[in-house]
Amino acid sequence: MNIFILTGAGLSAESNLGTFRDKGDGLWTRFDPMKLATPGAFARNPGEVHAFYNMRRQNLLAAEPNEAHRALARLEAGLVGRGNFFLVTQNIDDLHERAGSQRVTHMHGELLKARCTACTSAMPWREDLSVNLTCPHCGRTGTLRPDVVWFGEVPLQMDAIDDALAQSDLFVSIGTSGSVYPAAGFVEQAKELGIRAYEINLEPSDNARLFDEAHYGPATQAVPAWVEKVLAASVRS
Ligand code: BV8
Repeated sequence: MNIFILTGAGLSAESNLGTFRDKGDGLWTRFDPMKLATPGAFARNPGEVHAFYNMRRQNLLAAEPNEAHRALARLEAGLVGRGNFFLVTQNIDDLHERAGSQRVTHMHGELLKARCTACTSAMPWREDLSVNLTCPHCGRTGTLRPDVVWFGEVPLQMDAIDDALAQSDLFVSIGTSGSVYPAAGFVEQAKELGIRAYEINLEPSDNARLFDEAHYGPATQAVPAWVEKVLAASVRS
């Protein structure tokens, strides 16, 4: 069984990282990601964009993976030698890795990395970023940015993602609204290839109609339940 899993902000919601569309808590009422997660916003007002990501980085360092992240790590371990397992996330957090996932494809980059816009070096980064910092590689000041993919920028590892999707027997989308492309288009690609598609989300996503099967509920309940079913079936087969 070759499983392709796409995760989104809903997977980390119960780790208190907030999603892009819930307006419940303060973080997302003060900052509009659609306006801030763009190269233009960074060029116009780098201080505001740095503040947005500094707050999210500090939230992430205080957050813990949840039962959904841990269940996906168990699934990866349990399927070793039983087919391909490909996990791609739209999330820029490291909660999959901290939960024990070994291979995670971050198509939108990583919040705990910085990149120099002058020498293009990327480096682990856990402190606040600002325009006053000097790149440790090239020595220029004011050139460091979060190593993430903004709207209008090209997502990462697209060839590897397309190859893995083409080889999969099951496409599973977890905790994503299906509103941002090209990730939101993966389910259409799967259906065109005759691949079964399963959605696990709090509520139907924008492209819910494209899924063969769905389970709605909080990820910390729905994902472990699904993983236990898949692992039990893989032992029998
Ligand atoms: C691209 C990183 C070309 C940064 C992100 C005009 C100009 C330029 C581009 C475009 C344009 N018009 C359209 C586009 C394309 C654009 C796009 O899609 N725009 C949208 C707004 C229409 N896309 C791009 O620009 C992309 N680049 O197109 O380049 C290209 C294309 C193909 C191949 C090569 C090149 C780049 C997009 C990446 C942007 N960066 N993140 C950061 O994080 O700050 S996107 C960001 O928003 C996230 O990473 C994520 O992808 C997206 C939010 O989506 P979700 O993860 O789904 O989160 P959301 O809040 O929406 O939903 C959460 C879900 O969880 C909900 O359904 C909810 O019900 C559920 N949930 C909540 N709680 C729980 C839960 N589920 C379970 N349990 C719970 N407890």
